[in-house]
Amino acid sequence: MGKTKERQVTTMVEQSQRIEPSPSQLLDWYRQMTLIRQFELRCAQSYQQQKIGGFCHLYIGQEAVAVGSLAAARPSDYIITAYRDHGHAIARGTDIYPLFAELYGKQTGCSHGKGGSMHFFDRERNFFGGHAIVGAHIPLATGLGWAIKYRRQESVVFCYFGDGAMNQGAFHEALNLAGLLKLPIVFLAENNCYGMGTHVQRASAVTDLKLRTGDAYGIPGKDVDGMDCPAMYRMSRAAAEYCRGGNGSIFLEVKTYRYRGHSMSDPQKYRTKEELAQYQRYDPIGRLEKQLKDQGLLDEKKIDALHHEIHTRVEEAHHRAEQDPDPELDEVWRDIYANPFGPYLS
Ligand SMILES: Cc1ncc(C[n+]2csc(CCOP(=O)(O)OP(=O)(O)O)c2C)c(N)n1
Ligand SMILES: [Mg+2]
Repeated sequence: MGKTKERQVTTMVEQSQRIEPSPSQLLDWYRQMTLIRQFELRCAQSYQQQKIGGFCHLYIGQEAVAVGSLAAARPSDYIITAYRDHGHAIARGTDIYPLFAELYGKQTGCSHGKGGSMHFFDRERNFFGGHAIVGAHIPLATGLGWAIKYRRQESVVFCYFGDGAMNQGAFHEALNLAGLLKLPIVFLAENNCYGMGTHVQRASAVTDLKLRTGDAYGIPGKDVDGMDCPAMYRMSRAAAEYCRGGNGSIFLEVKTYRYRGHSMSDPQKYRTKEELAQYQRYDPIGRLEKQLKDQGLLDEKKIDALHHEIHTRVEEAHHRAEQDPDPELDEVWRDIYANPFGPYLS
């Protein structure tokens, strides 16, 4: 990586350290992370009751990544992610009712019941999915970045993927082009230590992921604690500003951990209970809760009230989605082919 890029990254990190979230932001993030967790616990329950079918990958443990980073995104920015997408959609502001409806395959689902858990979309919020094929959405992020640059917009793409996806060819092609064309993209690698049951140390020749894109593609990398929501916000905001400033793309290696199995059917023989417990000690929700209590912004009474409110909201949305009608047979043919003359991007 050249000296100029190194200086730019140092400036970005210094800027991130000066960003101070307000008390109302911290409370909002606590609420959002709690909502994501309760939504997913409800998903797990309905899945185990065989009410929901298909693949389902839970985000439990990783909530601070989506919540902290998307707090730095503007409404005009573009978001794209892989199949572990519940947290990103909720943090982007999609209502949980069309998400539950999507899991139930209902007409009222955010993808009209055709996508399921891995294909949440919300065009209104520039949320471009939800993609099942590992690494396949990263070139789409590069395409979005190119559209932004071509149209001289101020937007940035937030592109999320896993540590496993970094070993796919699509990742390297997409980053090469993003580096070459200096596209405004924040690439966020959610390093949760595993790709299915394979530890990153058994899958990646270079395990210090933040080093993999600087010299190779001219996209500087920085690591960030993904279990710390305010830290995620600070770094993501500074990274987005770096991109908006016309400096090209940036790569964030986000250190995180998933508490549940890879998907709903995973006996998890590849890790010990002790390893899981070690990460759970740094639980992102518990950590922010402690900070808020220490600052006098939360107490047990307020926490109980908030949990009760969110629980009611989750149950109501879930119940409504479950009662909704199944799609008509004709729905099979709708939204399959894009209209080549239609507007893709606003
Ligand atoms: C091209 C392709 N190869 C294999 C799979 C099967 N597969 C699904 S998820 C996954 C692991 C990906 O791990 P990572 O990118 O770290 O994401 P995480 O599940 O940890 O969020 C694999 C191999 C797939 N969906 N697509
Ligand atoms: Mg992973």
